Amino acid sequence: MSETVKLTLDEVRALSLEVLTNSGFGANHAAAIADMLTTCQIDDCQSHGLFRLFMCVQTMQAGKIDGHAAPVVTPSDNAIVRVDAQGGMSLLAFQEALPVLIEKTRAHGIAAMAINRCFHFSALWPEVERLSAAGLAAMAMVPSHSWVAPAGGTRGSLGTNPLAFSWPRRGKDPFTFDFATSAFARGEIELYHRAGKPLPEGVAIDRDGNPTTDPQAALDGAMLTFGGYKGSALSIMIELLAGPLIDDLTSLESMEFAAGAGGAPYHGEVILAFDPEQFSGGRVVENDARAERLFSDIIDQGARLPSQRRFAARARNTARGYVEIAKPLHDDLRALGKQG
Ligand code: NDP
Ligand code: PYC
Repeated sequence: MSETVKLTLDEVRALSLEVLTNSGFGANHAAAIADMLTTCQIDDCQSHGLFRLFMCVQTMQAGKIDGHAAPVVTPSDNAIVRVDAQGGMSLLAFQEALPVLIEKTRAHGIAAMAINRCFHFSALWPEVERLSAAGLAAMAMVPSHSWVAPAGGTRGSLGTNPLAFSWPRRGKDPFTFDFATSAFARGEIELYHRAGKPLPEGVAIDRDGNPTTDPQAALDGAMLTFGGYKGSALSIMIELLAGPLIDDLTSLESMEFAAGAGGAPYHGEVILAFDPEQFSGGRVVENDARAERLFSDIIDQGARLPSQRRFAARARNTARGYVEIAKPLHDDLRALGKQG
């Protein structure tokens, strides 16, 4: 980052709330979104921190989201928690259904939350880490818009489709990963575009299907999956599990729904939770020790666990009480906050 601005956590939250309420989000949604952005910014997740305020405002300006939607959790006797976001942003729906998911996971050993009819802009790790903080292992996945070409293809069919996983560890930060199944998240390409930097090779193709490192050509063309056909297959799995399985839209359908309007994609989300107590037949302590042996074996050879950069940023930013963001981003967000 070139020139930066220091913001306290209260300032990050206040700036978020100002932009969100001025653009038309009701108090509950604005608070849930501001919490998510602050959580991401503390961990130096730049692509899904304050930068995502632009996407939130564009979503409101596109006119399809309900900024005051009240999510509805449907009661059930089985291990599925269904929550209808009623055309609002996903975060309030997740928040309201989370206690039911935890309760059902403890009762059944495994349970799933299906969020329907939500706009979705956010990182998934804060959600799976709410579950690992409750002693459960968890996975989350969502489609997005069809910006990503399948392996061997030339045009967008798939979303950037993130997959997140978190595993609870006693007295330690959890083992968590969270990544787009595209080589780069869309937000990352947008940040390269803002910074005027070329992309690495292998991230995108232009409108004519030729490899490109130009962020604008990538945004106009198609993104590529990570790991070739392997990432492509994972991405298709996410389309299916968080789309047709739960009676919600694929990334292709989300793109059609938007009909050219900007902002966050509109679709569903799936979160799966596992109770180690029930799965390991009461042998959690012994099995946790075996998991720890694996983590040590990875770290001992100089490799790092995913999320270590994030946890280090969290510790540093929490101790010093501020985060740093690029000055041009701060200038643009303050201007956005002033718009009615
Ligand atoms: P990154 O490529 O930045 O990171 C992916 C994961 O890999 C992180 O857990 C990261 O940990 C870890 N990692 C990175 N480098 C290493 C390494 N050398 N060794 C071990 N682990 C490593 O993620 P993306 O850019 O793909 O995604 C960023 C965010 O965008 C995610 O939070 C995702 O949920 C979000 N997103 C949301 C979408 C939506 O539709 N809502 C769509 C697409 C993405 P660390 O953070 O510590 O570096
Ligand atoms: O970064 O790919 C992305 C993304 C899509 C929706 C929200 N973030």
